[in-house]
This record gives sequence, structure tokens and C-alpha cells, in this order.
Amino acid sequence: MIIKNLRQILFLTAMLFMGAGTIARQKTPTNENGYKLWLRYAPVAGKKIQEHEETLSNIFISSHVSTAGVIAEELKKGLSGMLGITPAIHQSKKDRSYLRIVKQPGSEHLKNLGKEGYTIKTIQQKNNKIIFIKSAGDAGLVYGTFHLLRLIQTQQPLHNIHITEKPQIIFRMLNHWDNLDGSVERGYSGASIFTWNDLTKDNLQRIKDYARANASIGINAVVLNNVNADPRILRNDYLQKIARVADVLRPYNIRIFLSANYASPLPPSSTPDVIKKQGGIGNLATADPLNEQVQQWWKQKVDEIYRLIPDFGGFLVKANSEGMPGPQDYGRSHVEGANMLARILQPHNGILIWRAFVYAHNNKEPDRVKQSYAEFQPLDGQFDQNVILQVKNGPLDFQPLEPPHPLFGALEKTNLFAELQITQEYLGHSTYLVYLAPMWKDFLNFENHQQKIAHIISKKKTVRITGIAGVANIGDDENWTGHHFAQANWYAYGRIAWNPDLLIDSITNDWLKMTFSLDPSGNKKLLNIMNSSWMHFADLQTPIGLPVTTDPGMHYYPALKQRTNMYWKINAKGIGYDRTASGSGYASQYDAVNERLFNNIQTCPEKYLLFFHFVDWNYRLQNGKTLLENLLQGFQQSINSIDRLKFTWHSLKDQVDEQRYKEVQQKIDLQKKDALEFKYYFVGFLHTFLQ
Ligand code: GCW
Repeated sequence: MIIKNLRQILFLTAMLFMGAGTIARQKTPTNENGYKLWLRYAPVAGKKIQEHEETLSNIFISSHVSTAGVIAEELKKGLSGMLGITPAIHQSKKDRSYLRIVKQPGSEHLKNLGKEGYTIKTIQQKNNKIIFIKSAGDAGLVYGTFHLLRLIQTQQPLHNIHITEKPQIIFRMLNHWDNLDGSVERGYSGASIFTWNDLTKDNLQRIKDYARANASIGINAVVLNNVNADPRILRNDYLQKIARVADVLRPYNIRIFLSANYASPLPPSSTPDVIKKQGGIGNLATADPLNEQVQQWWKQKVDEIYRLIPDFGGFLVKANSEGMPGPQDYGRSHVEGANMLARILQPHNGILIWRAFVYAHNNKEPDRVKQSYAEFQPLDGQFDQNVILQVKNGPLDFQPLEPPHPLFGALEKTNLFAELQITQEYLGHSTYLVYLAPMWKDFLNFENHQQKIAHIISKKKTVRITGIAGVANIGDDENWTGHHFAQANWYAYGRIAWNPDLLIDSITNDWLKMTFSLDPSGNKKLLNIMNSSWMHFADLQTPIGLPVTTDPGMHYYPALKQRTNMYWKINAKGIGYDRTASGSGYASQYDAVNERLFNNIQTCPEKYLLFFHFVDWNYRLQNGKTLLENLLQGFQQSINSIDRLKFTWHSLKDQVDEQRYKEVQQKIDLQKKDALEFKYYFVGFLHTFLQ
């Protein structure tokens, strides 16, 4: 091994003291605030890695790689942090060990992987070891680089790598619900990182770090503003600032999208506090999609956007839902409304994402979960090719637990994006440790019309565009997500979006290894706790499938009384909502297999029982206990799981730096307190019906 410089000597000496061959951990880990996320690049030691130091010390990046700058920067950061080496970056090949980053647009094999796909391979040439990262595109080389860094971070052997990767989904998006004033709707981690009134160097640096984190997990598209869209985002002054952000994101292969307010062509509202929902930024008397002046207005606006941001992705629109304007205000349909914008975006390769989350005030159907399918299923085949329908995972609204939306599998000719929520609106905000990957996997594994949702959104042959969107949990808190463990949800979302078939444990293990420097048994304990956290949370706040148990404003505190009748019924006989053939009939929106399954109380999965059925208190579940007994047992298990979390976290005290240890500990204490209150309130509420 050639020792390169003083810095490396110091690094190696430090390693010796820490004990090579194991995870490098200092006696008292230095404080960390979580800002670096899973890209901490903490020192790693061990023979396996040291063997490759020479290879990693010399890096060749082929010319004409537009992303060469960010690749080199990341490798320097990563390798100096983990191995104490400062690699030399070369533009020409020499007959030595090298890490070679090569773009080969002509290679048939690489072309099949697309511009984002890549291969990583180790080759032994005489005495030299060479690691190749190859791709047909600049983006694939960025992803390949992050993958190699991950292998080092997680201490994988490098001597015989043979990796071929290609994303399964085309658009892997984050949706920010960020407002122009810096607030974040349903955000629990500070203000927006998109500081439109103050795009200073520091703020742009933060946006760059955000881009690095996203690129490391494969996210390639972001909607910067809230779907409850303030029309001013499309004003020229904002667009110019957005163009600056686009310049920061571009090298990381991230395209910008914007939420557009459908009433944008109207004049500004005279009452600015309601500007979101009334008025626009134009001067027209209407926003009717069939009006020529309206179409002209949008065309000019779109041309202006593409002049500033040539790779702009397109619009996301929430129309005629929860008071937002839309084509129905002018007697036009969703199809007319969406296709008008899509045709204007189409010449620029833009796409139009139309949300299927519709809760219209004029809806006459008392069971609100039926509305989305009822409005959109009949429209299958009528949307233009660059229109995408974005459908929330469940029919109700990002509940801790609800059945998958019946539109998945029911649309043959319509592009479909799944919308997941990473921010924990109904899942304990950034106070509860709830790991969402198991919930998303449960959703993706569901089958409707003989197709797994994971495949409907990734492999469907009849549509051209596939995608997934996650409502971001990112803010300007030091640690980005409020709770250190909420970072895992951002991380897991990206990895699942890249490959929805990936196993959760491998994602979680990677995240744990990169985020903390624990011994293997510590990792294992946390992995088990994280994996079961979703179900334990559901046992408390959506027990046996009873949705919407929290207050109507914050969606955090227990407020059962206010939620009865609208979302479920309760009386001395039982509890739940009858959505079977004898009730609202919602179950019939699924394919025949699921319809039968859900309609029958004996076969309905118990986790959805109270969502589909009104159930007698004395009804016995599969474990032989009554419904009431099961509810109470679930509450207790939920509380016990927080005690276990507290105990486990305490047992890892010496392995975690003090700052993160304490911050997580404080969250756990608050979680316990709030969960206990929730339980007492819930039990008390049930008792009022059981006297
Ligand atoms: O769940 C509801 C949220 C709203 C949100 C809406 C939506 C952005 O409570 O805050 O608005 O869903 O998804 O449009």
C-alpha cells in the first residue's frame, strides 16, 4: 500500500487505535447534528477496503461527461472521509490501478440499461485492480458513483463486484407541499428549504446537499411547491429564481416540476390571504380550458418557462378538490382540463400530472372514499399520452392504514403515478418513530385485476410513462426531517422508487450502517424495531382498520367524537363502516376477487376489518378474542413497543454520539407521553358506548 500524504498517515494511525477490521468507532463519538444524512462518509477500516486504496486513489473520468464535476466532488468527499485519501482525478488512462468512470453511449449492453442505468465491475489486469463504472449516460455515472460509495460505506467487498442496475420506474419524484412564504403544508421539520426571498449562497448550498442526497437514492424529479398552488409561482420573478435552483439540481439529474393553479390566467385576487384559491396572475375573465385566449395564455407561459428552464418537467395540478379551482368550474371535464395543458407542454417534452385526489364540495355520495374511482375510472382512454393520473395509495387520505386505491389495476390506457406520503401527516408527525417502508411494501404487493401494484406502476406495457411521487418530509431543520429516524423514510422511499421489488431489510440495513456506526447487533435491534413500528402505530391510531381517529386540523391528537358518522359509526352494538354490498357498496370498486374478499367479514383481512364492516363488539377475530379485547390488546402492545424502543435506544447509548442520542431520546419520551394520552382517550371514548 502506498501511503500518499500526511493526512493519510494521520488517518491510518487513528484507524490503528480504533482497531482495524471492525467498524471504525471512536470511544466517544463526536457530536453530529444529522445534516449529513446517510452521506456521512464516516471512517471505515479493514483489510477488505485497504486493498483497494490504490485503485481508489487514481480516478479516471472519460471526457465529455457533463456530470464529471459532481462525480469528482462526491468521490473526493467520500473517499477522504472514509479512507483518508485524496484521489487524483485523471483525464487520460495510464497502465495502473484505477477507478474508471466511463461513458459509452454506443455500447448495446449499456444502451439497454438506459441513460440512468449503469454497471460496476472489478477487473484484475496483471497486477492492477481496476473498478469500472460504466453507463450510456451522464446520469448513470452519477448513480453508479453513489452506489460504489454506498458499497464502501456499508463495508461490502470490492474485489469482485459485478453489478448491473437500471431503474424500474421512469419518474421518481418528490412532491413538496411548500408555500411561497416558506411554510410547509403538513411539514414537521421547519420551514421550506426553497427560500425564494433569499437565495443566498448558503441556501443554494443547502439545495445542493439536498440534490446530492436525492441523487444518492435515485430521485430524479421534484415538484417545488404545494399542490394547493399559489398562482404567483408562475410569475416571471419566481421563474427566474427557479431557474437558478434548476441549475443546481441539473448535474444531479433532477428535473423541476411546478404545481400550477388552474385559475392562473385570472387577475390577482383583491384579498391576498385567499390568493391560493381565488385569482391568478393574468388578466383574463375566465380560466375555461376551451377558451382560446386561455389556451394562448398558457402557451405563452409555458414558452417563457422553457426559455428559462429548458429541461422543465411539467405541471402537477390539483383541480376541483378541496376548494381548488379547476375545469369543472366552467362546466368542463377533467379530460378537457388536463388535455388542454398537456397539449401545450407536449412540444417541449413536458408532462401533465393530474391528481385523482378529488373531494369536491358538490359530491352527493355520502361515502367519500368512492368519489375518486367514480370520477376517473370512466375516463380511461380519454387522456392524452403525456397526461398522468396521480393516485394516492389509498382511497381515503394517507391514513396510517387503509386498503389500496381501487384505481390501481382498473385503468388500462391511462398513465398512472402512485402518490405516497413521506411526511407523517397522520402518522405521528416528526414525533413518533414510524418507519414507512413496510407500509409502502404492503401497498406495492397488493394485487388488483391480477396485477401487483409494484408492477402496475413500473412495468405496465400499455402505457408509456411510469412514475411514483412521495410527499416530502424535508424542511430546514438541521437534520432535514425533524426526527433523525424520519430520514430513513426519505431514504427508503428513493430506494423503493428505483426498484419497488427491493427487499426492505436490505434498504434498512444500508440506511442504518450509513447513518450510525453501530455494531451489528445494534443494527439488528434497530432494524426489528423500525420494521414493526408501522403496525404498532396503526394498532393505536387505526386499530383493526378504523381510519381518521385524529383531530380535523393537525391530524395528531385523538378526536374520535368529532370523527364519528362521517368516517365510521359507533354505538352500543359495535363500531366500523359498512362498505360492503349491504352498506355503501365501495367494495365493488375492486376486481371481483377483492370485492368478494372485502365483502365477507370472514375473509376480509383483519387489518381492514373496520374499514369495510360495522362489527359487533363481541365478534371474535381469528385469535379467538372479541373485537373489544383485540382493540385493547393492540393499544397495550403499541405502548409496549415504545418502551422497547426506549430500552433499545438506551442500550446503544455508547455507540451513538451524544447529540443525536439525546435528540432521539427526547422524541421517544414525547412519543410515549402522547401515545399514552391517545390510548387513555380512546379507551375512555369506547367505554361511553359500552355501559
Ligand atoms: O390530506 C389532505 C391534507 C391536505 C392536502 C390534501 C391533498 C395539500 O390534509 O393538507 O393538501 O390532502 O393531498 O391535496
